[in-house]
Amino acid sequence: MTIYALSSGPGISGIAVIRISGQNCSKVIKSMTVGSFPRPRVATLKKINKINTNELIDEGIIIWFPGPNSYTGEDMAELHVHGSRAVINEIHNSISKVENCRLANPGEFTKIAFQNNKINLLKAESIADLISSETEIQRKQAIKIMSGKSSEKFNSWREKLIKILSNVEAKIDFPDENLPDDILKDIKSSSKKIKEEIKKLLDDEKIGERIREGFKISIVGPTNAGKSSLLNYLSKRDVAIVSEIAGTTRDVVETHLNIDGYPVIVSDTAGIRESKDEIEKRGIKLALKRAEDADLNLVIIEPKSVDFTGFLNDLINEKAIVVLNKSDLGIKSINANLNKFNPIVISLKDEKNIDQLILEIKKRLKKSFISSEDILITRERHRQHLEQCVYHLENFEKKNKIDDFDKAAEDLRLATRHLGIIVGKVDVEEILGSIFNDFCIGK
Ligand SMILES: Nc1nc2c(ncn2[C@@H]2O[C@H](COP(=O)(O)OP(=O)(O)O)[C@@H](O)[C@H]2O)c(=O)[nH]1
Ligand SMILES: [Mg+2]
Repeated sequence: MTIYALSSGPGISGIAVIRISGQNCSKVIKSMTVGSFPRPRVATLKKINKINTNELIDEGIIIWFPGPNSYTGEDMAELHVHGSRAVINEIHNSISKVENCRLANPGEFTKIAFQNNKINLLKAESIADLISSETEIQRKQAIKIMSGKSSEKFNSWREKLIKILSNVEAKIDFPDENLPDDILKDIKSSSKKIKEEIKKLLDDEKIGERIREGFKISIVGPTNAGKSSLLNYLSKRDVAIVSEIAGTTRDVVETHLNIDGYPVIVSDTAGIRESKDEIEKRGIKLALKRAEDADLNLVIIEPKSVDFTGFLNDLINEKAIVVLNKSDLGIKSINANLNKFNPIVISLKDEKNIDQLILEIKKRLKKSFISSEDILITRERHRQHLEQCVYHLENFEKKNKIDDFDKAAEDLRLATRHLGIIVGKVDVEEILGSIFNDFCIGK
């Protein structure tokens, strides 16, 4: 099968790049151009015609990448044409008429690259991360993983486990032969060492995932405290409806921000109060769930609600900043209970003291993005397989103690398999779909 797709962004643009990959790639070029065939990897200006005619669609650059030295490993070509919808449609239309040519699925070029051993799964995922990166820290993380350091680490652990496994299997195959003591010791100490290293990596407070997905801040508190006003202020636009009518916000309203280069997702939530309204009640439930999942909660209250009890007490903990809004209305005194939490007193109406709040947010952000590690776990998928690997290594250790070698070997095999799945070294058909479906078409 030969696939094709627009690889540059959709919409009108100066230049658009259409990519083709597969056996019939050269046939496509031959039937849409005249004259000599482009030389490999040389940008060649060509008239691009409707299929098998001399009717010009556009003039553009063709680059021919014969396989296997291409991104996918197959024959590939790029057509750089003018980025108009009509030009792109007509080129797509012509390519579709060449036999065995069809539009690519999302991520299909990268999936073929993986299947042809051009890249491993970690690299494929980091390409997707790089494409969707919005901030500098996300770009840096994606590039770090693309450079292969994490893959090297996972592979080296896996190779060490395979070596241990071969020793354990030798013992099974030749039970009468006594394994030299130092090999037995070596098995124990090296599997333990790998387990400890993986555990250390897992104990990372999820920084890698936070960088990839964004730091989650939710704005919570009683109705009418100014939650939606704060979201609008932070995002510099009217994202949420602000109104004096209590209970206006029901759904969670989310916005992506870039604060000092850190990716942040801020959610405005329904004000929390006793309510009989079914929909409002559901909104309140969502609000509490968001607060639970957030990395940081901005608990916002107003002078009227300073005597808080119940749910507010639950929300105020080490991952919260307490904000007392509407200082323009006059705040007589802050009770001792509230003072304990060092509330930041602001007025959104008069735009007073908000910079102090932002400073505090930045401080928290910086703290949660500090990492000296070269290798970071960026996806739940990696975390789960690493946890499974540790689990099987622990089982291995237990059995190792009573010399139950047959079963111990199976634990070791499973541990190795989970490491292999992360980089894509074992049969991974079932996870491929979920990974590549996240890509855009054309990549
Ligand atoms: N006086 C005063 N009113 C404010 C301030 N911030 C918000 N408000 C008003 O308080 C009401 C509720 O605000 P809103 O942002 O919708 O609160 P939410 O229910 O917590 O989302 C609106 O009428 C706002 O204009 C403030 O700093 N001072
Ligand atoms: Mg609101």
